Amino acid sequence: MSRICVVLVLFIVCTQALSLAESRHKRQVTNQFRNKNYYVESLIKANFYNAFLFCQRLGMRLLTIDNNEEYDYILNILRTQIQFKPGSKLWTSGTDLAQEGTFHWMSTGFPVLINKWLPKQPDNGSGNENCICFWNNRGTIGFNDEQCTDVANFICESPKL
Ligand SMILES: [Ca+2]
Ligand SMILES: [Ca+2]
Repeated sequence: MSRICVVLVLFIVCTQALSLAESRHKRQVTNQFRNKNYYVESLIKANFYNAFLFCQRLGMRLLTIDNNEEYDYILNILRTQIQFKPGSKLWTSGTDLAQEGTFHWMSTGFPVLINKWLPKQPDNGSGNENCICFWNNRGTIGFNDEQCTDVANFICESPKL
């Protein structure tokens, strides 16, 4: 391959990488609801702990849902901006790791007050489901308690300054 071709390929790769980063940045700043900004990570899948750490490294925090209106806003993101097909999962920071059956948002410490559980959830399946994700169960989307070591997409949030 000639030197010109190598340069051309490098240029194309760099351009695509930059546009990907730019589009991610746009997604991050265009998702705003009331007093929060959101970063939607629909490409990388991580377990609950790594998702939590990833958000911290961005200077953000793993998603909390404060009320039904915010739930509906996030649900709309799942339906319109990412391919949240049946079987898809996305982490929130909700967990009952501290006390089985009592769920709190790990990111803020406040209790989970909204009730958006899918039917028969939370079921603490296999006695080992302690982290709340959005789950598309055959077309119906809602909360499910899932094993924290499972991998899923996630959303980071940050208060608007
Ligand atoms: Ca549990
Ligand atoms: Ca479950």
